[in-house]
Amino acid sequence: MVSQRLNAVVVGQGYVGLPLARAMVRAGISVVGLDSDPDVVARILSGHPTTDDVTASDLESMFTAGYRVTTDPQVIGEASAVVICVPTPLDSQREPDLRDVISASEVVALHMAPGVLVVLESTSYPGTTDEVVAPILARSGLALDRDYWLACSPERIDPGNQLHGLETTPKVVGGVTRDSSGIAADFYGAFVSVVVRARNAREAETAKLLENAYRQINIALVNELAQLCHEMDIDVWEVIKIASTKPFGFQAFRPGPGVGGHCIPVDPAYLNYAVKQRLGRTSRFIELAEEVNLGMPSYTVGRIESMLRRDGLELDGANITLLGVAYKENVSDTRESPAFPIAQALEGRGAHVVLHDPSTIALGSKGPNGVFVADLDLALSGADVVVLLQHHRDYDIEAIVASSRRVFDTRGVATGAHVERL
Ligand code: SAJ
Repeated sequence: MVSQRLNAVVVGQGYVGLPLARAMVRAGISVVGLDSDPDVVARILSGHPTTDDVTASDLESMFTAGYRVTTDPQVIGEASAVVICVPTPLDSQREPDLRDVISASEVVALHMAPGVLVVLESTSYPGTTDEVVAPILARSGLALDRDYWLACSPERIDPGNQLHGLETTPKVVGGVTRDSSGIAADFYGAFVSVVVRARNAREAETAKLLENAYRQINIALVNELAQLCHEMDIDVWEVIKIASTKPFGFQAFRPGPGVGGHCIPVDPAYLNYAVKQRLGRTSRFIELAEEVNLGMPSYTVGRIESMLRRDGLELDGANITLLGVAYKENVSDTRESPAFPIAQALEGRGAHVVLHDPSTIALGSKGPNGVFVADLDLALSGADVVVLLQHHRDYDIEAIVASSRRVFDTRGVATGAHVERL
Protein backbone atom coordinates (compact mmCIF):
# COMPACT_ATOMS: atom_id res chain seq x y z
CA MET A 1 0.00 0.00 0.00
CA VAL A 2 1.23 3.50 -0.73
CA SER A 3 2.75 4.93 2.42
CA GLN A 4 0.33 6.97 4.46
CA ARG A 5 2.38 10.16 3.91
CA LEU A 6 -0.34 11.83 1.91
CA ASN A 7 1.91 14.02 -0.12
CA ALA A 8 2.84 14.31 -3.74
CA VAL A 9 5.62 15.68 -5.85
CA VAL A 10 4.69 16.88 -9.33
CA VAL A 11 7.73 16.91 -11.61
CA GLY A 12 7.33 19.70 -14.16
CA GLN A 13 5.24 22.76 -13.33
CA GLY A 14 4.04 23.77 -16.78
CA TYR A 15 0.62 23.66 -18.43
CA VAL A 16 0.07 20.09 -17.17
CA GLY A 17 1.92 19.98 -13.85
CA LEU A 18 0.65 23.21 -12.34
CA PRO A 19 -3.09 22.50 -12.86
CA LEU A 20 -2.44 19.00 -11.53
CA ALA A 21 -0.76 20.42 -8.42
CA ARG A 22 -3.71 22.77 -7.96
CA ALA A 23 -6.22 19.91 -8.15
CA MET A 24 -4.28 17.89 -5.58
CA VAL A 25 -3.95 20.86 -3.23
CA ARG A 26 -7.69 21.46 -3.48
CA ALA A 27 -8.21 17.82 -2.42
CA GLY A 28 -6.10 18.40 0.67
CA ILE A 29 -3.00 16.62 -0.57
CA SER A 30 0.28 18.23 0.41
CA VAL A 31 2.03 19.03 -2.87
CA VAL A 32 5.51 20.07 -3.87
CA GLY A 33 6.10 21.24 -7.42
CA LEU A 34 9.52 20.18 -8.64
CA ASP A 35 10.96 21.83 -11.73
CA SER A 36 14.52 21.65 -13.04
CA ASP A 37 14.25 25.16 -14.47
CA PRO A 38 15.07 27.76 -11.80
CA ASP A 39 13.30 30.41 -13.89
CA VAL A 40 10.06 28.44 -13.72
CA VAL A 41 10.42 28.08 -9.94
CA ALA A 42 11.26 31.78 -9.54
CA ARG A 43 8.28 32.76 -11.70
CA ILE A 44 5.87 30.65 -9.65
CA LEU A 45 7.39 31.86 -6.37
CA SER A 46 6.79 35.43 -7.54
CA GLY A 47 3.11 34.56 -8.00
CA HIS A 48 3.09 34.25 -11.79
CA PRO A 49 1.58 30.99 -13.09
CA THR A 50 3.24 29.21 -16.02
CA THR A 51 -0.09 28.59 -17.72
CA ASP A 52 -3.21 30.66 -18.42
CA ASP A 53 -5.32 27.92 -16.84
CA VAL A 54 -4.01 28.72 -13.35
CA THR A 55 -4.64 32.23 -12.07
CA ALA A 56 -2.46 34.27 -9.72
CA SER A 57 -5.13 33.92 -7.06
CA ASP A 58 -5.15 30.14 -7.56
CA LEU A 59 -1.44 30.23 -6.90
CA GLU A 60 -1.94 32.35 -3.78
CA SER A 61 -4.47 29.85 -2.44
CA MET A 62 -2.11 27.01 -3.24
CA PHE A 63 0.71 28.63 -1.29
CA THR A 64 -1.65 29.34 1.59
CA ALA A 65 -2.62 25.66 1.59
CA GLY A 66 1.03 24.69 1.83
CA TYR A 67 2.02 24.17 -1.80
CA ARG A 68 5.77 24.53 -2.31
CA VAL A 69 7.83 24.74 -5.46
CA THR A 70 11.50 23.91 -5.74
CA THR A 71 14.35 22.70 -7.92
CA ASP A 72 15.56 20.39 -5.13
CA PRO A 73 14.92 16.71 -6.03
CA GLN A 74 15.46 15.65 -2.40
CA VAL A 75 11.74 16.31 -1.89
CA ILE A 76 11.07 13.08 -3.82
CA GLY A 77 12.35 11.08 -0.83
CA GLU A 78 9.38 12.20 1.29
CA ALA A 79 6.71 11.68 -1.37
CA SER A 80 3.98 9.05 -1.40
CA ALA A 81 3.31 9.88 -5.04
CA VAL A 82 5.49 11.35 -7.77
CA VAL A 83 3.83 12.43 -11.02
CA ILE A 84 6.01 13.17 -14.05
CA CYS A 85 4.63 15.96 -16.24
CA VAL A 86 7.54 16.93 -18.46
CA PRO A 87 7.51 17.83 -22.17
CA THR A 88 7.68 15.16 -24.86
CA PRO A 89 8.53 17.12 -27.99
CA LEU A 90 9.80 15.93 -31.35
CA ASP A 91 13.42 16.27 -32.40
CA SER A 92 14.60 17.80 -35.68
CA GLN A 93 13.80 14.52 -37.46
CA ARG A 94 10.24 14.65 -36.05
CA GLU A 95 11.05 11.65 -33.85
CA PRO A 96 10.21 11.38 -30.12
CA ASP A 97 12.54 13.26 -27.81
CA LEU A 98 12.30 11.53 -24.42
CA ARG A 99 15.25 13.28 -22.83
CA ASP A 100 13.09 15.04 -20.25
CA VAL A 101 11.19 11.84 -19.39
CA ILE A 102 14.46 9.93 -19.02
CA SER A 103 16.14 12.56 -16.87
CA ALA A 104 13.04 12.97 -14.70
CA SER A 105 12.85 9.19 -14.23
CA GLU A 106 16.54 9.08 -13.30
CA VAL A 107 16.05 11.79 -10.68
CA VAL A 108 13.06 9.92 -9.25
CA ALA A 109 15.01 6.65 -9.15
CA LEU A 110 17.82 8.38 -7.29
CA HIS A 111 15.62 9.87 -4.56
CA MET A 112 12.49 7.70 -4.27
CA ALA A 113 11.78 5.93 -0.99
CA PRO A 114 9.69 2.79 -0.32
CA GLY A 115 5.94 3.30 -0.45
CA VAL A 116 5.83 5.58 -3.45
CA LEU A 117 3.56 5.60 -6.50
CA VAL A 118 5.21 6.90 -9.66
CA VAL A 119 3.00 8.08 -12.54
CA LEU A 120 3.96 9.22 -16.03
CA GLU A 121 1.52 11.86 -17.35
CA SER A 122 3.67 13.00 -20.26
CA THR A 123 2.25 11.87 -23.59
CA SER A 124 4.40 9.25 -25.27
CA TYR A 125 4.29 6.17 -27.49
CA PRO A 126 2.93 2.79 -26.29
CA GLY A 127 5.56 1.05 -24.17
CA THR A 128 7.25 4.16 -22.77
CA THR A 129 6.15 3.50 -19.19
CA ASP A 130 7.01 -0.22 -19.35
CA GLU A 131 10.18 -0.05 -21.43
CA VAL A 132 11.73 3.36 -20.67
CA VAL A 133 10.57 4.47 -17.22
CA ALA A 134 10.29 1.07 -15.47
CA PRO A 135 13.90 -0.03 -16.09
CA ILE A 136 15.19 3.30 -14.84
CA LEU A 137 13.15 3.09 -11.63
CA ALA A 138 14.38 -0.50 -11.13
CA ARG A 139 17.89 0.94 -10.72
CA SER A 140 16.70 2.30 -7.36
CA GLY A 141 17.06 -1.22 -5.98
CA LEU A 142 13.45 -1.04 -4.75
CA ALA A 143 10.99 -3.74 -5.78
CA LEU A 144 8.03 -3.01 -8.03
CA ASP A 145 4.66 -3.73 -6.41
CA ARG A 146 6.30 -4.09 -3.03
CA ASP A 147 8.25 -0.87 -2.51
CA TYR A 148 6.82 1.22 -5.34
CA TRP A 149 4.13 1.23 -7.97
CA LEU A 150 4.24 2.53 -11.53
CA ALA A 151 1.45 3.69 -13.84
CA CYS A 152 0.70 5.95 -16.72
CA SER A 153 -2.10 8.51 -16.73
CA PRO A 154 -1.93 10.60 -19.91
CA GLU A 155 -2.74 14.27 -19.35
CA ARG A 156 -5.97 15.54 -20.88
CA ILE A 157 -5.54 19.24 -20.27
CA ASP A 158 -7.26 21.32 -22.92
CA PRO A 159 -5.63 24.74 -22.59
CA GLY A 160 -8.22 27.50 -22.38
CA ASN A 161 -11.14 25.12 -21.97
CA GLN A 162 -13.45 26.78 -19.46
CA LEU A 163 -15.86 23.87 -19.42
CA HIS A 164 -13.68 20.82 -18.79
CA GLY A 165 -11.04 21.08 -16.11
CA LEU A 166 -8.78 18.42 -14.71
CA GLU A 167 -11.11 17.40 -11.88
CA THR A 168 -14.12 17.01 -14.17
CA THR A 169 -12.41 15.26 -17.10
CA PRO A 170 -12.37 11.47 -16.83
CA LYS A 171 -8.81 10.39 -16.03
CA VAL A 172 -7.38 7.30 -17.69
CA VAL A 173 -5.01 5.29 -15.51
CA GLY A 174 -3.04 2.22 -16.58
CA GLY A 175 -0.49 0.45 -14.37
CA VAL A 176 2.46 -1.65 -15.47
CA THR A 177 0.91 -4.30 -13.22
CA ARG A 178 -2.56 -4.90 -11.78
CA ASP A 179 -1.44 -3.77 -8.34
CA SER A 180 0.02 -0.59 -9.77
CA SER A 181 -3.21 0.08 -11.65
CA GLY A 182 -5.21 -0.23 -8.45
CA ILE A 183 -2.90 1.98 -6.42
CA ALA A 184 -2.84 4.65 -9.13
CA ALA A 185 -6.62 4.54 -9.54
CA ASP A 186 -7.08 5.05 -5.78
CA PHE A 187 -4.65 7.97 -5.84
CA TYR A 188 -6.38 9.81 -8.68
CA GLY A 189 -9.78 8.98 -7.23
CA ALA A 190 -8.93 11.38 -4.40
CA PHE A 191 -9.13 14.41 -6.67
CA VAL A 192 -10.65 13.45 -10.04
CA SER A 193 -14.37 12.80 -10.41
CA VAL A 194 -14.08 9.84 -12.79
CA VAL A 195 -11.13 7.43 -13.02
CA VAL A 196 -11.03 5.16 -16.07
CA ARG A 197 -8.92 2.09 -15.37
CA ALA A 198 -7.10 0.84 -18.43
CA ARG A 199 -5.94 -2.76 -18.27
CA ASN A 200 -2.34 -1.67 -18.68
CA ALA A 201 -0.07 1.27 -19.40
CA ARG A 202 0.21 0.59 -23.14
CA GLU A 203 -3.52 0.84 -23.67
CA ALA A 204 -3.62 4.07 -21.68
CA GLU A 205 -0.75 5.50 -23.73
CA THR A 206 -2.34 4.44 -27.01
CA ALA A 207 -5.75 5.83 -26.05
CA LYS A 208 -4.21 9.26 -25.58
CA LEU A 209 -2.54 9.11 -28.98
CA LEU A 210 -5.82 8.04 -30.58
CA GLU A 211 -7.52 11.06 -29.00
CA ASN A 212 -5.06 13.44 -30.59
CA ALA A 213 -4.57 11.62 -33.88
CA TYR A 214 -8.36 11.79 -34.22
CA ARG A 215 -8.17 15.58 -33.96
CA GLN A 216 -5.17 15.94 -36.24
CA ILE A 217 -6.73 13.80 -38.98
CA ASN A 218 -10.12 15.49 -38.84
CA ILE A 219 -8.55 18.93 -38.85
CA ALA A 220 -6.54 17.85 -41.90
CA LEU A 221 -9.75 16.64 -43.56
CA VAL A 222 -11.40 20.04 -43.26
CA ASN A 223 -8.18 21.82 -44.18
CA GLU A 224 -8.07 19.85 -47.43
CA LEU A 225 -11.81 20.36 -47.94
CA ALA A 226 -11.32 24.12 -47.54
CA GLN A 227 -8.84 24.10 -50.42
CA LEU A 228 -11.09 21.94 -52.61
CA CYS A 229 -14.19 24.04 -51.84
CA HIS A 230 -12.31 27.25 -52.63
CA GLU A 231 -11.45 25.89 -56.08
CA MET A 232 -15.02 24.71 -56.60
CA ASP A 233 -16.38 28.06 -55.41
CA ILE A 234 -18.25 26.43 -52.51
CA ASP A 235 -18.24 28.07 -49.07
CA VAL A 236 -16.64 25.49 -46.79
CA TRP A 237 -17.70 27.41 -43.67
CA GLU A 238 -21.36 27.13 -44.69
CA VAL A 239 -20.83 23.46 -45.54
CA ILE A 240 -19.49 22.77 -42.04
CA LYS A 241 -22.30 24.79 -40.45
CA ILE A 242 -24.89 22.73 -42.36
CA ALA A 243 -23.18 19.42 -41.60
CA SER A 244 -23.12 20.37 -37.92
CA THR A 245 -26.90 20.18 -37.80
CA LYS A 246 -26.54 16.41 -37.78
CA PRO A 247 -27.08 15.54 -34.09
CA PHE A 248 -25.13 12.28 -34.26
CA GLY A 249 -22.15 10.81 -36.01
CA PHE A 250 -20.54 14.13 -36.87
CA GLN A 251 -18.21 16.45 -34.96
CA ALA A 252 -17.40 19.79 -36.56
CA PHE A 253 -13.77 20.66 -37.08
CA ARG A 254 -12.83 23.89 -38.80
CA PRO A 255 -10.09 24.84 -41.24
CA GLY A 256 -7.26 27.05 -40.10
CA PRO A 257 -3.89 28.49 -41.08
CA GLY A 258 -2.05 25.56 -39.51
CA VAL A 259 -2.13 23.28 -36.48
CA GLY A 260 -0.15 24.45 -33.48
CA GLY A 261 0.32 23.57 -29.85
CA HIS A 262 2.46 20.95 -28.21
CA CYS A 263 -0.05 18.14 -28.65
CA ILE A 264 -1.94 17.82 -31.90
CA PRO A 265 0.99 18.34 -34.27
CA VAL A 266 3.23 16.22 -32.03
CA ASP A 267 1.45 13.34 -30.35
CA PRO A 268 0.33 11.44 -33.48
CA ALA A 269 3.98 11.41 -34.61
CA TYR A 270 4.71 9.44 -31.42
CA LEU A 271 2.18 6.82 -32.47
CA ASN A 272 3.65 6.72 -35.97
CA TYR A 273 7.10 6.23 -34.45
CA ALA A 274 5.91 3.21 -32.49
CA VAL A 275 4.32 1.76 -35.62
CA LYS A 276 7.57 2.23 -37.53
CA GLN A 277 9.67 0.74 -34.74
CA ARG A 278 7.47 -2.27 -34.15
CA LEU A 279 5.98 -2.99 -37.56
CA GLY A 280 8.45 -1.50 -39.99
CA ARG A 281 5.76 0.55 -41.69
CA THR A 282 3.93 3.79 -41.05
CA SER A 283 0.40 5.09 -40.47
CA ARG A 284 -0.67 6.56 -43.79
CA PHE A 285 -3.48 8.50 -42.10
CA ILE A 286 -1.11 10.22 -39.70
CA GLU A 287 1.45 11.00 -42.38
CA LEU A 288 -1.14 12.41 -44.78
CA ALA A 289 -2.69 14.50 -42.00
CA GLU A 290 0.75 15.86 -41.09
CA GLU A 291 1.40 16.72 -44.74
CA VAL A 292 -1.91 18.57 -45.13
CA ASN A 293 -1.67 20.45 -41.82
CA LEU A 294 2.00 21.35 -42.19
CA GLY A 295 1.10 22.69 -45.65
CA MET A 296 -1.52 25.14 -44.36
CA PRO A 297 0.87 28.04 -43.62
CA SER A 298 2.14 28.08 -47.21
CA TYR A 299 -1.39 27.64 -48.55
CA THR A 300 -2.43 30.64 -46.47
CA VAL A 301 0.44 32.70 -47.91
CA GLY A 302 -0.65 31.70 -51.41
CA ARG A 303 -4.18 32.88 -50.75
CA ILE A 304 -2.93 36.21 -49.40
CA GLU A 305 -0.82 36.63 -52.53
CA SER A 306 -3.82 35.94 -54.78
CA MET A 307 -5.89 38.43 -52.85
CA LEU A 308 -3.27 41.15 -53.37
CA ARG A 309 -2.76 40.30 -57.03
CA ARG A 310 -6.44 40.78 -57.76
CA ASP A 311 -5.80 44.42 -56.86
CA GLY A 312 -2.57 44.61 -58.82
CA LEU A 313 -0.37 44.30 -55.75
CA GLU A 314 2.45 41.89 -54.98
CA LEU A 315 3.65 40.36 -51.71
CA ASP A 316 6.95 42.11 -52.35
CA GLY A 317 6.70 45.43 -50.55
CA ALA A 318 3.22 44.74 -49.17
CA ASN A 319 2.36 45.65 -45.55
CA ILE A 320 0.74 42.64 -43.91
CA THR A 321 -0.60 42.43 -40.37
CA LEU A 322 -1.05 39.03 -38.73
CA LEU A 323 -3.61 38.96 -35.88
CA GLY A 324 -3.06 36.09 -33.46
CA VAL A 325 0.41 34.79 -32.66
CA ALA A 326 -0.76 32.18 -30.15
CA TYR A 327 -1.30 28.65 -31.45
CA LYS A 328 -5.07 28.79 -30.92
CA GLU A 329 -7.77 31.23 -29.84
CA ASN A 330 -7.85 32.56 -26.29
CA VAL A 331 -4.51 31.15 -25.21
CA SER A 332 -1.17 32.93 -24.99
CA ASP A 333 1.00 29.91 -25.77
CA THR A 334 2.78 30.27 -29.10
CA ARG A 335 4.37 26.83 -29.40
CA GLU A 336 4.22 25.51 -32.97
CA SER A 337 2.07 28.50 -33.86
CA PRO A 338 1.38 28.83 -37.61
CA ALA A 339 2.00 32.58 -37.26
CA PHE A 340 5.74 31.98 -37.37
CA PRO A 341 6.05 30.03 -40.63
CA ILE A 342 3.53 32.39 -42.21
CA ALA A 343 5.50 35.47 -41.11
CA GLN A 344 8.73 33.87 -42.29
CA ALA A 345 7.30 33.00 -45.72
CA LEU A 346 5.78 36.47 -46.17
CA GLU A 347 9.05 38.19 -45.27
CA GLY A 348 10.84 35.81 -47.59
CA ARG A 349 8.65 37.15 -50.37
CA GLY A 350 9.51 40.75 -49.49
CA ALA A 351 6.46 41.67 -47.41
CA HIS A 352 6.68 43.86 -44.29
CA VAL A 353 5.05 41.84 -41.52
CA VAL A 354 3.49 43.17 -38.32
CA LEU A 355 2.31 40.73 -35.67
CA HIS A 356 -0.26 41.37 -32.97
CA ASP A 357 -1.72 39.28 -30.19
CA PRO A 358 -3.83 40.43 -27.21
CA SER A 359 -1.60 38.48 -24.85
CA THR A 360 1.65 40.08 -23.82
CA ILE A 361 3.12 36.62 -23.25
CA ALA A 362 2.60 35.78 -26.92
CA LEU A 363 4.16 39.11 -27.88
CA GLY A 364 7.09 38.40 -25.63
CA SER A 365 7.84 35.18 -27.39
CA LYS A 366 8.45 36.75 -30.77
CA GLY A 367 9.72 34.58 -33.55
CA PRO A 368 12.59 35.56 -35.86
CA ASN A 369 10.25 37.23 -38.33
CA GLY A 370 8.02 40.23 -38.25
CA VAL A 371 7.67 43.14 -35.87
CA PHE A 372 5.44 42.83 -32.81
CA VAL A 373 3.13 45.78 -32.25
CA ALA A 374 1.21 45.80 -28.98
CA ASP A 375 -1.34 48.45 -30.00
CA LEU A 376 -4.01 47.00 -32.28
CA ASP A 377 -4.89 50.24 -34.06
CA LEU A 378 -1.22 50.80 -34.80
CA ALA A 379 -0.86 47.21 -36.00
CA LEU A 380 -3.80 47.66 -38.37
CA SER A 381 -2.83 51.05 -39.73
CA GLY A 382 -1.30 51.01 -43.19
CA ALA A 383 -1.83 47.28 -43.70
CA ASP A 384 -2.52 46.18 -47.26
CA VAL A 385 -3.94 42.94 -45.84
CA VAL A 386 -4.96 42.11 -42.28
CA VAL A 387 -4.84 38.35 -41.71
CA LEU A 388 -6.96 36.94 -38.88
CA LEU A 389 -5.07 33.86 -37.67
CA GLN A 390 -6.73 33.37 -34.28
CA HIS A 391 -10.23 34.41 -33.29
CA HIS A 392 -9.29 35.64 -29.83
CA ARG A 393 -12.26 36.79 -27.76
CA ASP A 394 -10.50 40.17 -27.34
CA TYR A 395 -10.77 40.87 -31.07
CA ASP A 396 -13.75 42.97 -32.19
CA ILE A 397 -14.02 41.46 -35.66
CA GLU A 398 -16.41 44.08 -37.03
CA ALA A 399 -14.14 46.90 -35.85
CA ILE A 400 -11.13 45.19 -37.39
CA VAL A 401 -12.94 44.78 -40.70
CA ALA A 402 -14.02 48.43 -40.60
CA SER A 403 -10.42 49.53 -40.06
CA SER A 404 -8.85 47.37 -42.76
CA ARG A 405 -8.45 47.68 -46.51
CA ARG A 406 -8.49 43.92 -46.97
CA VAL A 407 -9.03 41.10 -44.50
CA PHE A 408 -8.01 37.50 -45.06
CA ASP A 409 -9.96 35.54 -42.46
CA THR A 410 -8.62 32.03 -41.70
CA ARG A 411 -11.30 31.35 -39.05
CA GLY A 412 -14.53 31.98 -40.93
CA VAL A 413 -15.81 34.71 -38.61
CA ALA A 414 -15.46 37.97 -40.57
CA THR A 415 -17.83 39.33 -43.21
CA GLY A 416 -17.62 42.25 -45.62
CA ALA A 417 -16.99 43.22 -49.23
CA HIS A 418 -13.24 43.35 -48.68
CA VAL A 419 -13.12 40.17 -46.58
CA GLU A 420 -12.00 36.84 -47.99
CA ARG A 421 -12.18 33.60 -46.02
CA LEU A 422 -9.85 30.62 -46.13
N1 SAJ B 1 -7.53 23.52 -34.78
C1 SAJ B 1 -8.05 23.75 -36.04
N2 SAJ B 1 -9.32 23.35 -36.30
C2 SAJ B 1 -10.10 22.71 -35.35
C3 SAJ B 1 -9.54 22.49 -34.06
C4 SAJ B 1 -8.25 22.89 -33.80
O1 SAJ B 1 -7.38 24.31 -36.91
O2 SAJ B 1 -11.25 22.39 -35.64
C5 SAJ B 1 -6.15 23.92 -34.50
C6 SAJ B 1 -6.05 24.93 -33.38
O3 SAJ B 1 -6.13 26.25 -33.90
C7 SAJ B 1 -4.65 24.65 -32.83
C8 SAJ B 1 -4.50 23.16 -33.07
O4 SAJ B 1 -5.44 22.80 -34.06
O5 SAJ B 1 -3.66 25.32 -33.56
C9 SAJ B 1 -4.72 22.34 -31.82
O6 SAJ B 1 -5.94 22.75 -31.22
P1 SAJ B 1 -6.65 21.76 -30.14
O7 SAJ B 1 -7.64 22.51 -29.39
O8 SAJ B 1 -7.11 20.54 -30.81
O9 SAJ B 1 -5.40 21.31 -29.31
P2 SAJ B 1 -4.75 21.70 -27.93
O10 SAJ B 1 -3.37 21.23 -28.09
O11 SAJ B 1 -4.98 23.06 -27.45
O12 SAJ B 1 -5.53 20.82 -26.88
C10 SAJ B 1 -5.74 19.50 -27.19
C11 SAJ B 1 -6.98 19.13 -26.41
N3 SAJ B 1 -8.08 19.72 -27.15
C12 SAJ B 1 -9.32 19.29 -27.17
O13 SAJ B 1 -9.63 18.22 -26.73
C13 SAJ B 1 -10.35 20.23 -27.69
C14 SAJ B 1 -6.92 17.67 -26.23
O14 SAJ B 1 -6.82 17.06 -27.46
C15 SAJ B 1 -5.76 17.32 -25.37
O15 SAJ B 1 -6.21 17.27 -24.05
C16 SAJ B 1 -4.62 18.28 -25.46
O16 SAJ B 1 -4.59 18.74 -26.78
C17 SAJ B 1 -3.38 17.54 -25.10
O17 SAJ B 1 -2.76 17.97 -24.15
O18 SAJ B 1 -3.11 16.53 -25.71
